[in-house]
Amino acid sequence: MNLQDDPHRRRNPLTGEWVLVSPHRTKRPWKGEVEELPADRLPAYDPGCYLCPGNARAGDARNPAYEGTFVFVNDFSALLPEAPSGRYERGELLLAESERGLCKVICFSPRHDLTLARMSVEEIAPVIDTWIDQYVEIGGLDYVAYVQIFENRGAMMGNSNPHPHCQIWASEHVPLAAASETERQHEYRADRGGCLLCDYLRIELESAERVVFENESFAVLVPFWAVWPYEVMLLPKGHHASIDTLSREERRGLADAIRRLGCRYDNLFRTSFPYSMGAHQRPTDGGDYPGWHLHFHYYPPLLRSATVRKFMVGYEMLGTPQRDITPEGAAATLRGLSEIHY
Ligand code: H2U
Ligand code: ZN
Repeated sequence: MNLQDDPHRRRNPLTGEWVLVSPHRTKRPWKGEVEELPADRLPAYDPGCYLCPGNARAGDARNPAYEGTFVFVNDFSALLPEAPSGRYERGELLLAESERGLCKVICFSPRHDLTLARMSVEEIAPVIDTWIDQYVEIGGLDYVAYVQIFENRGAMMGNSNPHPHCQIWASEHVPLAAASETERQHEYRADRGGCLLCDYLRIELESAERVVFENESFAVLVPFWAVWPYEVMLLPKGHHASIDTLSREERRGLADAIRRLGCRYDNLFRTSFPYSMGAHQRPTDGGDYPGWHLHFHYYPPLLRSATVRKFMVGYEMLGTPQRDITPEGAAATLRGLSEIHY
């Protein structure tokens, strides 16, 4: 079997799920034209934006005239600290549990027109410091088992506000994706005594086939089992279970990796590249998680141009996710792009 020619499936060791790869459908490398979208020229300050400094938000809330990052409790939180606790059960089949939690919004910058891809390492560094502060603070709450930090970028991802920001949803239970990764990493460590992602990273850095780029402390690669065409994983080279144990140099390395990846992404289709990204790390329920290795997933929907996206429909909803472009092909494309923003 040739991984670049023949249909096959690949296993995600972090979740145990499989992806179907059909490289024979893209035998002819795509050299298509990149359609130019009108540049979305945004003002540095938008009086109608609920995230810009000094502006009104829902209800009576008003943002301060903030100058760096700005954190507030989501006015439409999906999870609430004071949710009544309880359990609903009908036999073995119907089960519901109360879920307490906390939702916050973090503005990366007072500038309405910036994105992580257009911010400097010096501007991204305080965003990372804020993630760390929030992870420690929220993770320290007795009812919070998991702190999910994520950024939903672009209208295609359902985000209607371009102001650079991310969200935190913290919950009483470890959510599905993190729970699955917790279990797999724990099993791997119990079976072999090592860290799943440390071992995986060693293989990737050796072969370099799927590596997009690396710096001293972080590697950016297209995982062997990637589902989205240009899906990427960002991993610290050192073994860290969570973001708060990164050294100053490693935090800088993370800021550098985020900036460079963002630039390459934007340059791919000459558009402000949409994606959902987020950190996966150790739960904060007080357990011991020596097998956990911090990482960031980037899941971008675009397939062929600024407007042509991959749909997760049909066989993917009823069978298993599928891709045509191989992860190795996607990594080669991303490797060939400039780190200077178009
Ligand atoms: P997204 O665009 O990534 O969804 O983030 C915007 C968040 O901001 C969204 O979760 C919140 C929404 O609930 N929000 C407020 O907290 N206050 C507002 O006045 C408007 C939007
Ligand atoms: Zn704004």
